[in-house]
Order: sequence, then C-alpha cells, then structure tokens
Amino acid sequence: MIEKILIANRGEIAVRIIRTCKEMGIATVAVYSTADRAALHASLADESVCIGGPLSKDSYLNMNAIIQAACNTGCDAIHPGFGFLSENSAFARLVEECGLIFIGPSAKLIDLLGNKSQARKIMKDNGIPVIPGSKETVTSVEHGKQIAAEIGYPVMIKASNGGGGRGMRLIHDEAEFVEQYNNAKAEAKACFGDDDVYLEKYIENPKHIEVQLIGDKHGHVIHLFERDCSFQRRHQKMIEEAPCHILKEEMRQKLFNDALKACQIVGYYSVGTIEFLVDKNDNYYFMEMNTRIQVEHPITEMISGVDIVRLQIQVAMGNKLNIKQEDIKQNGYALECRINAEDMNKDFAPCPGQIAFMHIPGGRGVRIDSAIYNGYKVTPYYDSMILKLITFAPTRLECIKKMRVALSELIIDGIETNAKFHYYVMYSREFIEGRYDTGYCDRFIKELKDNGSIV
Ligand code: MV4
Repeated sequence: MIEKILIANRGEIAVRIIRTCKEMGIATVAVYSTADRAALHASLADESVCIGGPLSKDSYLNMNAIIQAACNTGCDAIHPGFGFLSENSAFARLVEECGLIFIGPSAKLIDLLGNKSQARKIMKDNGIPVIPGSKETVTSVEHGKQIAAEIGYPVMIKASNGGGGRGMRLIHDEAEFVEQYNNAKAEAKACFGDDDVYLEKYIENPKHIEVQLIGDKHGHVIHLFERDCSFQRRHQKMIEEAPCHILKEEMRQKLFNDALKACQIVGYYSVGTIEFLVDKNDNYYFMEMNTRIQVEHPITEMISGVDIVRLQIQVAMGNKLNIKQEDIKQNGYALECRINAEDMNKDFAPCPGQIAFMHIPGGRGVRIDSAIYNGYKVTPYYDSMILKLITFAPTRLECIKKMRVALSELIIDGIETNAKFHYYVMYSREFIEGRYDTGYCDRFIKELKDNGSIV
C-alpha cells in the first residue's frame, strides 16, 4: 500500500499529481526550491519541504535532498512527474534502495529504453518496423560512411542516449559526413556524458504519432489510443490532439498492436508512450519509448475517460490493472494548447515576470491544468510552460471552435504569452483540415511573419 507520496516535481504536473493523490486518500509531500516558496504545488500539498536553491541542479535534480525529504516525512513512494529526474535510472535505483517505491518503471527498463540504439535493435529483432539505419552504434567514420552509402543520403546521426533533438544532425551527402559525425558525437558527449551515436535514413517532415500505454507488474498491458504531436517548434510540442485526425483505421490498429507488442517484448510496466514517425507514403516506424507520464496526458484522459495518474499509482503499488482493453472506449476529440510565458514577437524568447491579472476560461469541455494564479511571479529558472488549455468535444471541429472561444476568454496580463499564436493556429486552414506535419509549425510562423501578424 502507498499512503504517502513525495512529488519530486513542480508546476502544473505536481499540482495534477497532488489532486489525484487527494482523491485517493493518499497524503502528499511537495518539495520546492527557494525560488518556488510561493509556488502553488507547495501550498496544495499536505506538507512541503525546501530542498535547495533555484537552479534545478540544486533542487529538483538534487537526488539526495529529495530522498532525504521523503524519508524524513515518512513517505512510501516518490512520483517524479516529467522532466527533471523522471527518466533518470540512477534516481529510480536509489529510491528503491532506500526502501521507497519509484512511481514509474524499474531502473532496468529506464536504462534499456533510454538507450535509443539498443531499443531500436530490440524492436527490429522482434519484427517491429524501425527507420532503416545502422544495426547498432556507429564505431568509426569509415563504418558510418559505409552504412550511410547503403541506406542512401540524406541520413540522420543521433545520440544513443539522446532525446529532444539534441545530439542529432542531418547529413546531406558523404562530403558532410566527417564534420557532422564529429559534431553529433561532441554534442552527445556534452549533453549526455556518452558519445555513442547511430544512423538512420532521414524522413522528411514526418508526422509524430504516439501511443499511450499502461502496464502492471503482472504482465498485462493496455493502450489508451494515440496522440498526434506533430505541431512542434524546435522539438518542443506546442499543440497536441487525440485521436490523430488523418490516421487511417488500418494503420491505427497496427500502431496499437506494435506498441503493445513492444511492451510485451521488454516486460514494460507503469505508464509509457511509444513514439512513431509516419512518412508521406504511410510507412510508420518505431522511434523511441518514453518511460514517464507526459505533458500531454490530459487529452488522452479526456477521450478515454481514464485517470492516468491514478492508474500509474495503482500499478506502482503492485495492483493488477482493474480495466480491460475492451472496456475502454474512445469517445470524442481533445486538443491541448501549451501556453508558455514567452514573447512570440521576440522569436518566442522566454518572458518571466509577475502575473498582474488573469482570467481563465471555463465551460463544458474546457480543462485547465496550471499552477499559476493572480500575482504569481514566473521565474526564469524553469520551463516556460505556465498553463495547459485542453478542450474536449464530440467532433474535432467543435473541439477547435471550443478552443477558439476558450483562447478568446483567456487573459494573462503582466507577461507575454503565446496565447495569440495558438488563436491564429485555430484559424489555419492546414490545421483545421488536419494536414500538418512536423515541419508545419515553422512554415506557419513564417507565414505570420510575412503577413505582419507577428514580428
Ligand atoms: C528523425 C526525423 C527524420 N528522420 N529521424 C526529432 C526529435 C527526436 N526525438 C527525433 N526527431 C526526428 N527524428 C529521422 N530518421 C525527424 C525528427 C524530427 C521530429 C520528430 C518528431 C517530432 C518533431 C520533429 C521535428 C523535427 C525533426
């Protein structure tokens, strides 16, 4: 049994987790940095503990301070949320060694799936389609050039332990190979402390589709349908929708089956997401598996009727999944706009400051996940996402119209936000028709600059 959980995170996800804990009758302990003394998560939790200075490395990444706080307050478990320590296997291992439950998969699974090259190999060996590329890591320039010639240029070189687009380079032809290979290796070493890289054929402007999964510790796994996360800027998602509008039913079933199979192969448990790339010719490829709860989980909750955090906590306790695949029915459409404290007229630069006044939209099918309030000071230390605006309706068009109404009601004064940008997107023809890929956000920004809507 879990009776008390420490939430090793901040912002809206910490608030999100605390809410479900309260509903389940589980006591909560928040941790906060000195920059977050006035943060909402710290006041909503039953107890809160200051764990260090403003810089993440001194607080939300400070494993010893977090585990000490959990032990001192008598917690049974730690929920890592997303980002920070959520996919850090050393942390998961340390938590378990201290006799606490890590609310996530085992350290072994985090390691296995965190190594993208290894995950790729396992999936390929088990018949799941992966992007054509190197079988394992690339060990020399000569080895790399040989593989690139076989799969054909352009190719991508990626860090085995990478993610978020870092340690990743596009190579157009053999003349560029040495330079980009060295760049990717250097960036991988600097970002991830490991310079292993692998090669893949370059897929131009793919769609990014991911399947939400949840497994228990007894070998049962179910999926909660897919999300389309193709609307991204600089590898940061901005808008997500569920289900994917243009996915054909036949491919959808294949994605679900392969995602479930991938989990069975590695014995996955806890919540997780399998990311696929879909190319223009309707080929799909396994790309990577995320072993955490994700920012965009609310849209899946809206269409599936499942509280994903509740299930995550239940399976962490060792409970069997209490729902069967056939009991979960997809219903309606959901959209999420990530509202960031950033200035879209300054190349979307982060824009911290004090919220002088705010008004949040409401009504049927409108959900807000946020940790801001009137007078709250957005600090420069953490991610600039301050609010997730989620709409839910029977059809996609109604959902878009609901998002327009909600965005038009939203007021956040005192700081710049990207809300207006989202409003423009909700009137974009390509978006409305669902005809957008991972290159669309940049094209749309250019369009807005060209017509003077943004500078
Ligand atoms: C790719 C790709 C095209 N071809 N790999 C970006 C982040 C990292 N997770 C993988 N990414 C990509 N890998 C091959 N072989 C294009 C991207 C990519 C991308 C992927 C998903 C969502 C948005 C993206 C934006 C730019 C590039």
